Amino acid sequence: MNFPRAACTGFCFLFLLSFGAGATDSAINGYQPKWWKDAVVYQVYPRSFQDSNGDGVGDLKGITSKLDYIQGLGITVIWLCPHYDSPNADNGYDIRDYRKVMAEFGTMADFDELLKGVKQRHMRLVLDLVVNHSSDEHRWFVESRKSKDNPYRDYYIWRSGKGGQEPNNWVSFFSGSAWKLDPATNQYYLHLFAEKQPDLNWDNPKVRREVYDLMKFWLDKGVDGFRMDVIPFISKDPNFPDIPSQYATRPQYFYTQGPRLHEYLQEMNREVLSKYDMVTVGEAFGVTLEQTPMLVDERRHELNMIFNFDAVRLAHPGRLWTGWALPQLKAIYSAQNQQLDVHSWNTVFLSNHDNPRIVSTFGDDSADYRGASAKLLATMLLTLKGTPFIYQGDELGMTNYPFHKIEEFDDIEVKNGWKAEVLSKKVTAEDYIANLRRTSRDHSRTPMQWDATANGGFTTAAKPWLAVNPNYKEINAKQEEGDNNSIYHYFGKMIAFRQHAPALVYGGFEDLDPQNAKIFAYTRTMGDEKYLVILNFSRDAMTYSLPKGVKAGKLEMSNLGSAEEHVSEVKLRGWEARVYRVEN
Ligand code: TEU
Ligand code: CA
Repeated sequence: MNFPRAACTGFCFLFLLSFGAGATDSAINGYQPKWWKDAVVYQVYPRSFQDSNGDGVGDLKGITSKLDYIQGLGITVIWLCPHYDSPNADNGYDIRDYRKVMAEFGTMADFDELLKGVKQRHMRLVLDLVVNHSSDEHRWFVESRKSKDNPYRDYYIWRSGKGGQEPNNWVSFFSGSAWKLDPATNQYYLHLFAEKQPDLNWDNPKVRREVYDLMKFWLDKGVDGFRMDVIPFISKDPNFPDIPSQYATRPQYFYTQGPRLHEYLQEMNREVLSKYDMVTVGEAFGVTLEQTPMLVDERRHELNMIFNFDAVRLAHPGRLWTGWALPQLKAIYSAQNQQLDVHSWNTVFLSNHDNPRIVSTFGDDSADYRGASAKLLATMLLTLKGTPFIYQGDELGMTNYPFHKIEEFDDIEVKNGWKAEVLSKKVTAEDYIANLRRTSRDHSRTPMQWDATANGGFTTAAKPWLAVNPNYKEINAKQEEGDNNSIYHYFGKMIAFRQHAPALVYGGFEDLDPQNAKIFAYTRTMGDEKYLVILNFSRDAMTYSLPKGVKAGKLEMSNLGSAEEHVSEVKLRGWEARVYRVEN
């Protein structure tokens, strides 16, 4: 019984007391069952999904036209990246009006149509909530910067300089100081991201009220939740101490330590979240695993789940590509499994709009192994413990873009970094670009590849806002939809399999062989329902003896076709992935 809690008053309350509580509270393997725990989420980056009017920019109508495609995969929840009015200094993560749709993306009527289409297909829609900062063009900031006594002054964070310098050593994620001197009042404002993204002052109760109101505005339209952009940064230490040296290269772990974060999230929960049947997922860049239960333990009434960045940033924890090794990745999943008990819930993802393509980073995007490795990663994402998030295009095995020169990039992070590092001669242009070929956010932002026509069918414009990957003739949705053996169909089958296998959602996780550098073998167990997942993260064929006396029974899923059953030793091909029933 899933009543929208906001609508549940009076009679409904009594009804819940008498019948509802027992029925909804029956735990599965200790967990409270929730629709967002069973969900498979698909992330849409509207700018790059589908252009409906030939201006080279994806839009809401474009997304609506592809809802059948998304539903066809078995997706139950769509996370829409920011669709709000924005001057696009950071592709919509700089919001000018929280209640308006970005003109390039369409109108509010288009949004309503999209939401309706999602609901008609029994899916849910989660919006991006970007409230650590707004655009400098938001009317609050336009007012705020006018004078020290403007009523909106305290909506943002203003400080006087120190001896002609910035108030402290805080740095922006997009290069340089996090403080910008504003000539009108000769004070600095704080911006942890771009200069055009001033940080909101959450210590001001009026700001918090505004945020809760805008959340309700969208929830009352019927959206099903929020992904919350850099939410752990909202509380700032009012003394604004310098970043201690141990955090110099990873300031995100310092910015998440604001003293009132949990107070604000609990207030938000009281004022808004608890009143709706909705989901929240916090983007917790800079939150350690140890801090995670503070945000997601259901008894604390803060968020439902967060994105932990340990896995997705394993190969580039800072700006630079470091590479990665399988035992490190496995250790992250084991640690998460140990740290989070039945009161907390996890997410599983290895890509998003801020990171390179999953198959290029964690798989093998060579012609011979792209298909197998993309399917292996699908197998993993959909059998690990936590709600899986699939980023658009990953279901097609889309790859990193072959960037060669700075002019090919769009991202403000790249452009600011170019000035700060290359033009200032700290890094050579070659090194800078070579690193971006592995790490750039723009890899995932190139347009969706729908078919083999010009620009991959993304747009009828001659030039999309960001170039389509030149491999669109081989890698595209149309081709994959017509090929039963495609990555797309494999994702669909894996999703369907997960959705009929409660042990993959609520079951226990055990890594059978943590040190193995090529094989990831684990079980997911709930009562008699036991699955064994075997993933070969290498090109090497090998014979693998199952550890701990585990026996592979019936083969449920495999990325390379039929395979031996009822065995304790398997012969694996390069990048082979299998899911077995465990045989006792
Ligand atoms: O990103 C948060 C964040 O801090 C990083 O993931 C960041 O994008 C980058 O990797 C820093 O090196 C969120 C959004 O997802 C991102 O698109 C926005 O640019 C950012 O917040 C600001 O809103
Ligand atoms: Ca368009």
